[in-house]
Amino acid sequence: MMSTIDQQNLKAIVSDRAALIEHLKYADTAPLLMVLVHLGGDPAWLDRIAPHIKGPWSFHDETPDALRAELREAVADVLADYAATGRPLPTELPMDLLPRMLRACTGQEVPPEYYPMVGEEMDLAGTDPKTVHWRATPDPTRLAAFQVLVVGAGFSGVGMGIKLKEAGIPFVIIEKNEDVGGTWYENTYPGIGVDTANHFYSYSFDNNNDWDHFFAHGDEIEAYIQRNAERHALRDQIRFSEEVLTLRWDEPSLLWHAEIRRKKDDSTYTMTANAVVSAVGMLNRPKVPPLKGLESFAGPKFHTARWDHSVDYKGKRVGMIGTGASGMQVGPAIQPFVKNLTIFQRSPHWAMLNPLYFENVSDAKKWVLNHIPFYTKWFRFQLFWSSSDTFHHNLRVDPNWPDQAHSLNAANAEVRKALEAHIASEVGHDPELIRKATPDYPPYGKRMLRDNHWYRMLTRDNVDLVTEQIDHVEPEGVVTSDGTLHPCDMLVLATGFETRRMLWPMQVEGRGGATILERWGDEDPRAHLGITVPEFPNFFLIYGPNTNLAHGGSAVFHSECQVRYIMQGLRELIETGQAALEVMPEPFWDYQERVDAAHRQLVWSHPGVTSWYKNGAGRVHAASPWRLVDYRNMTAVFDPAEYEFTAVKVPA
Ligand code: N01
Repeated sequence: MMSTIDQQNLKAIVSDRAALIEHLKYADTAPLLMVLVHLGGDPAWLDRIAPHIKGPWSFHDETPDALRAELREAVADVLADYAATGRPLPTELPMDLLPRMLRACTGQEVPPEYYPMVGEEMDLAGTDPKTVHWRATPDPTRLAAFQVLVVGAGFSGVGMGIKLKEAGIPFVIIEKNEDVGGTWYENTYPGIGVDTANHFYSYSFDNNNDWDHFFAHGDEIEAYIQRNAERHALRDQIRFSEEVLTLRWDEPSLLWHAEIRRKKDDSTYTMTANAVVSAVGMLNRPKVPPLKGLESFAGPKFHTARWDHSVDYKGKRVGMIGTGASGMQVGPAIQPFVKNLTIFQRSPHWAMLNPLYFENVSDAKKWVLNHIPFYTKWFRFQLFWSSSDTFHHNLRVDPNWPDQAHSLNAANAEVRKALEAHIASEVGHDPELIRKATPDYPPYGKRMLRDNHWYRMLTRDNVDLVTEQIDHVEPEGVVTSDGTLHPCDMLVLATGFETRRMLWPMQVEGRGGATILERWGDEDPRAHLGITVPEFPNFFLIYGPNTNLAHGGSAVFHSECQVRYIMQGLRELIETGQAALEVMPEPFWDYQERVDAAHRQLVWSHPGVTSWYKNGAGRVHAASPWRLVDYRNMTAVFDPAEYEFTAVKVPA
């Protein structure tokens, strides 16, 4: 039922029709069309407008102005009708019209297998369908005595805390930083931002209509996570500036024992927990390259994730090592201000242009997102679809494809052609630069980046792209293998993170006494669904092995899948009164085989690619091989049959 506030809101919106029509000029056609058909129920509008929507992004919209004007009038009519009659707004998706609506909204076919996921993501009723509800009222004594330890208060840890709190499960979050935000707290380098459209890169239960950018800057995302921590009153349960050093499963008590260091005085204390959720992420521990002589460098040097803002880069000769997502954002942000930027590139990345990358969200657009019923939901769906599974088929190897070194299949080759054309259009006058900036390997082999004027920046007079490999570092600069000294006043290490040693430096000791890094062999992390590990009872990972989304999607989406799964596991324990659950070896290994088999067909295993998705043996340990819909379906229901349960020990 529509609430009184909604009804008042609607009445206010329609009370000034001219103003409403004016505001609607700033609405995108596809989501506005969805609002109209959903609320008005007239499918004829789909036939009229669908042919003009050529794809899922707003810039694919070719609807003529006159038709858009008609659409606005029709939306105003429908809203006025709801306001006048007081009819409740329908909070169900119209299933009979849905296939046609989704096709019109995205300009693409949305197969029925996506409908449950679409319904969940859109959550028209605002009931958060991913919430795990108790099946039976839990024993209050058992519930009160249960304790979950969450490690990390980034996007995932805060999301986990919100769901634990809603369920009434006691928990503590240990956070090594002074505030929440995780990677968005730590990474403050110039140019920091997200390259997933952030109306989608956000919690599904908290659509933010007030993002200032379509691709938000770092501080905006940090503020969003902090707002969620406050809105859900999590701060009291977060212990800031404390770091989990060790976690040890104690078999006699069936509890985790955590040794925790207080950063303020280096003292340590121990706490116990029934279950532990690691929300430390994969991209948290900076990787400092073992370059000969690095320590001898005379000027300031720091990793992108530890940007030293006391160092003024203006007018300096800056050396930057690394051209991944971080380096690609730093370069164009500092280039106009530095004397010289020398970029040391080991291998180039592919980068795609998105016209919305540089755009602000206007106040008028924010008004539409905030006021037109369900517009924000359809807008989010459109972004969700545009950056989700649509590319996955491009990443599968066609065994009959002749040019395996450079592309995988016909569609992948088309993408390559478009990316090459883009590079040429940006640096066209310089064939040598094109050669240096163009990867040999197929598109998507490494993370696909957004071109934030990177290529244009490479053409600037004060930029050198050095592809000769680094030999060593001297006090005055970096020496490449051809013997050239590249003088630098400061060095930026855009060299990525310790993704192979997941969870490092935390020591996690499981049931058999072995640590998780011993089990994983230092660079081969594995977990069932990326979440649970045999011999590590009641231990859950968010953003664990093989869960990094490399084809598209949003890390928050995956994190919410994992939180739902973990909440179901905890529910199983608490409701049944069992003390521990542990994934059995058979489903664990079966899953590993499925992951590896899937990866053998996909771009991330390509022999011509080195990336942080792959370990030294060539096994892809970080990237997920699955489409979003596959992973959502695998994790939507926790299957107790895959787990061994241990009963609570009754004292003799
Ligand atoms: O790290 P990276 P990152 N000598 O590992 C090079 C997320 N993220 O921090 O490619 C010389 O991708 C290395 O070379 P190569 C996102 O998921 C997102 O940039 O291995 N060079 C590479 O160029 C991303 O994928 C956003 O040949 C060395 C670079 O350093 C992930 O974080 C923004 C070297 C490392 O690139 C990691 O990105 C930022 C050595 N010894 C990050 N060692 C957005 O959403 C490494 N390199 C926008």
